[in-house]
This record gives sequence, structure tokens and C-alpha cells, in this order.
Amino acid sequence: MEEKIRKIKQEAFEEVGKAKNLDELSQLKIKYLGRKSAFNEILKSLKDLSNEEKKIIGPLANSVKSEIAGFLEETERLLEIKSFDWAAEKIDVTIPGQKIRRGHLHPLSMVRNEIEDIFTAMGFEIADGPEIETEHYNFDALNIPKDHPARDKWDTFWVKNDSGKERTLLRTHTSPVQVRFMEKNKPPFRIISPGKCFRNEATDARHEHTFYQFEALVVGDDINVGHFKFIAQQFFSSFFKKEIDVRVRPSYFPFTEPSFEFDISCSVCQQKGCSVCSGTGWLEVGGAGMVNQEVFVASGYPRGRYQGFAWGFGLERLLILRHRIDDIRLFHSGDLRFINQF
Ligand code: FA5
Repeated sequence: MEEKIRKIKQEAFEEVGKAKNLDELSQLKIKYLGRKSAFNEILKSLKDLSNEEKKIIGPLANSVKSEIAGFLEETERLLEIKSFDWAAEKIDVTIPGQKIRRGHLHPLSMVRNEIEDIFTAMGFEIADGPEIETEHYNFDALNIPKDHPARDKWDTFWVKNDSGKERTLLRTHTSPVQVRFMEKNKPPFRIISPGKCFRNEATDARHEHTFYQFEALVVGDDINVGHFKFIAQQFFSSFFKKEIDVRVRPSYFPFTEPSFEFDISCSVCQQKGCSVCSGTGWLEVGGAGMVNQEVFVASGYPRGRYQGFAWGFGLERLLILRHRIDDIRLFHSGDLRFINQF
């Protein structure tokens, strides 16, 4: 019996080693390990052997069976590799790749970067402040008393705050950054502070509940309205890439004295009169003024020691003017048909 097993093994290895393709190999698999194979007959007849013989023949038969199975598997792998059509799999590295579509910054981020570049080139620093602000910085320190009607101008989203300390809110403008910066810095300085603001108001083509403002603050010993007008003209001329004139009109903000609204000459019609400027030749841009001494005092400066100007305007407004966009709500709509035009 032992001799028979060894003979089958030798024959199996010889024949499998000569197999030329996978078809031949599968025939050999049936021949040597199949149900009707000589090997299977041996395994079946093990039960008729004596116990002594079983101890020798049993393990031998099993180990030869797994040796043949292992050799069959190995040969199958080799034949598979041999029969693989490598030519068909060749990669042509000269075929142009598929273009990956790249996104770009949101138009508001682009304009913010652009504005920051213009101002930093004029020696301004960029200051930042929190979007969740305290009542103190958003209103009180800016000389807006608790019962002052000016507070109604900024309909506020109050933020639930269980700390029992000061009330908090989503800032309604970027002006609180003025006080935060002045508390930590001594004049002279020039800063800008772009950022998100929130107002609890009904939205329409000109108003959003969430929008961006842009604050500028220049403080020194003798800063005056002339400096404001010059800086504003420089900025808007750079931004619109043409000569822009600035005019100021009297207005009111509690944190500036005197206060003004400022307009720029219409960048579309060069003041000839068009639909964008409603025929006036001027476009309303934002609010400005000389920093109220009350704000300096709230920031820790001595009354009357410094002078400065501040201004604030809507970032969306600049893009609306530049691209003649007719609805501010498009900026936050997430509509790619709009975004992809920039
Ligand atoms: C202010 O917020 C003042 N803090 C500006 C200021 C700063 C004045 C420094 C003086 C000195 P006002 O509420 O007018 O002012 O807003 C300024 C600009 O923000 C507006 O001209 C407009 O462009 C933009 N803005 C205000 N409310 C909205 C809104 N709901 N949606 C879109 N833009 C808005």
C-alpha cells in the first residue's frame, strides 16, 4: 500500500509538471484527487486495514494528498500568469489625463482678500473680533445707551446665556472690534476689520440676516476728515481700478461725532447718470465719522487726547456695485450657477 501511494505521488508530480494549460491541469486534478481517483480508493480502503497499518498508511496518505493538492495549486498559479494577455493590459502613459475640476474661493472671500491687500499695502493692520459679542462691546462701549432708539436700528439676535453674567448676542456690526483693539493698543495705528454680522430683519434684495461688514479705524494725534476722504478715495480707486471721488453727507451714529454717510462717484457711468446710480452720479456705500470721545474713554484713553476716523460698509455692497448684482440673497444661497460666474 505504501509503495502504491508513493507511486501515485511520483506520477502525479510528473504529469502535473508537464501540464501545458489550465484545461489539462483541471483534468489532472480530477484524475489524482477526484471522487473516482486511485487515491480516493486508497483512502476509502483504509477502514479495512489493521490498526497497526492504519497508523502508518493513514498519515502518509493524508500528507501525500495535501502535497499533490499544493503542487496542483502552485502549478495553476504559474499557468494563469503564463496565459495572461499582458499586451492587452499595457498602459499608454501618453494618453492625456482626465482634468480634475477645481473649485475656487467664494466671491465674498475673494473680495475680502482683495480689500485686505489694498489696505495692507497702505500700512493697515488686520484686526479680528468674535462673532458672538457681549452687549458691552456691541452697544454700551460704543456709546449706545440701553434705552437709546439707535439700538432699534440693529435688530439683534440674542444668544441664550445661562452664565448669569453679561448678555451675549450675534454682533450686529464690526464696530465692536474698534473698542477691543483700542483696549490693547496705543495710537497711532491704522486697522481694518472685515467680518460677519447678523441682524434679525426681514430679508429682501438689499438686506440679509447674515452679511459681511468692513470696518476701518485710524487713530492718532491729529487725524481729521481729510485723512478719511483721502484714504477712502485711494481705496475705492484701487478697488474699481478707476479714479473715484468720495463725498460725505451729515448723518448720525452714536459712536462717531460728527457722523456721515459717504458716497462714491458712480463707477458705471462716470457721473453722467445711469440706472445703477438712479441718475444721481453717486452711489451710497456706508457710514463713517470721527471717533466719538466717549468711545475713546470706554476704551481706556484720556478724553480729548486722540483723534481718529472710523468707517463701516457692507462687503456684499461692493460686489453688487462692481458686478451689478440685483439681489444680495444670491451670496448666501449656495447656488453654484451664481458662484461659478466669479
Ligand atoms: C453700521 O453698521 C455702522 N457700524 C457703520 C459705521 C462704522 C459707522 C464706523 C460709522 C463708523 P449701518 O447699519 O449703516 O452702519 O451698516 C453699514 C453697512 O452695512 C450698510 O451700508 C450696508 O452696506 C451694510 N448692511 C447693513 N445692514 C445690512 C443687511 N441687513 N444686509 C446687508 N448689508 C447690510
